[in-house]
Amino acid sequence: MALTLDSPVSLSDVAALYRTPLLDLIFRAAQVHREHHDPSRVQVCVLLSVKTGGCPEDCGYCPQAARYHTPVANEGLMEVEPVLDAARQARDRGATRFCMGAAWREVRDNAQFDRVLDMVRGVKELGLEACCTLGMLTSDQARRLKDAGLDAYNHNLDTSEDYYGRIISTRTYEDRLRTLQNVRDAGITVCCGGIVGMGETEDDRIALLHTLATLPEPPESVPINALVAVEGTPLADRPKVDIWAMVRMIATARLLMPRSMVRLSAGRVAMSEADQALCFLAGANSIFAGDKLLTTPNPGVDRDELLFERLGLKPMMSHG
Ligand code: SAM
Ligand code: DTB
Ligand code: SF4
Repeated sequence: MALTLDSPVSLSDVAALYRTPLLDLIFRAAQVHREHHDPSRVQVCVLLSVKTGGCPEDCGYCPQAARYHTPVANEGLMEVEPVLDAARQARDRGATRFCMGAAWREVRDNAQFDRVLDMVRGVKELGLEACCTLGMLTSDQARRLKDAGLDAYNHNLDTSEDYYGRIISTRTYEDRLRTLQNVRDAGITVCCGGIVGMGETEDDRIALLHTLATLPEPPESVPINALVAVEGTPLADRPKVDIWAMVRMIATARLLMPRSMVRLSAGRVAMSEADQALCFLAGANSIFAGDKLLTTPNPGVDRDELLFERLGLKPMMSHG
């Protein structure tokens, strides 16, 4: 199938791409990747959980949901200064994007939100791209984040609309889409992707990719997470994610959204260097660095430096 950017892609087009013989799929994705990006550059992002645990939502994968008994200890919203110290450290280690996450169902208009706005202003003053993921947002809250200088907002669809209700019952797919639209309307770039390995079928992965690629505008940033199975969550016993499912997701995302940043996100601790190399070849061009994601382990900076050296990769200069 020849993809042109001006023709809306159908579900069967996405299925055909996703099911292309693996080596052909990787090869085509690598070609498209090279047409739109420098394949030797990978954007390094750093995550910080600015408010941890105690979340009222019931996302089946999440160790921060209050209702599951997980190893995560609750912590209230951080003060601005320690957040900016972490951002400065991230920048000094080569990161160009700093993402602040809060275990909230939604943002409320209160002093805590004002503090997050101060964090955003501070991160921008450090010359970093600023990203937040804070749960649902109204259009007014999105506008206030934009005014504070926020570049990107992460809000994942996680899986297909059909499978969504099996993973989360406390909000709907439509709620998610509404926040994404509020973010888009405020002029903030959209970071939206999903999780592989939650028991979804291939058709669910294909449907998620189709939804992402056919949003009114495709997300500028598409994080592909491998489930990090955490004890105490309903998905604790899920087997390790099949690397070929990750590679197919990344390659198909790259073909469908050639200009977007495709981020190899959670789950790298369980991947070999060879696994990760395949993901980069298939079009991933960003990682989260540092020994912690939000609450779960991530390969440390030393391991990633070795990985980059081995693969001839360099951290990307600022993208935004
Ligand atoms: N509470 C906000 C929300 O859910 O939108 C923001 C923080 S939430 C932790 C951000 C994203 O992290 C989720 O949408 C999900 O895609 C991802 N995530 C959470 N737990 C994960 C896990 N165990 N494995 C992989 N990805 C996970
Ligand atoms: C995304 O898609 N992956 C990142 C970021 N967006 C916020 C978060 C992954 C979290 C993994 C589980 C944890 O560490 O708590
Ligand atoms: Fe809460 Fe976000 Fe975790 Fe869901 S993913 S339980 S909304 S912190």
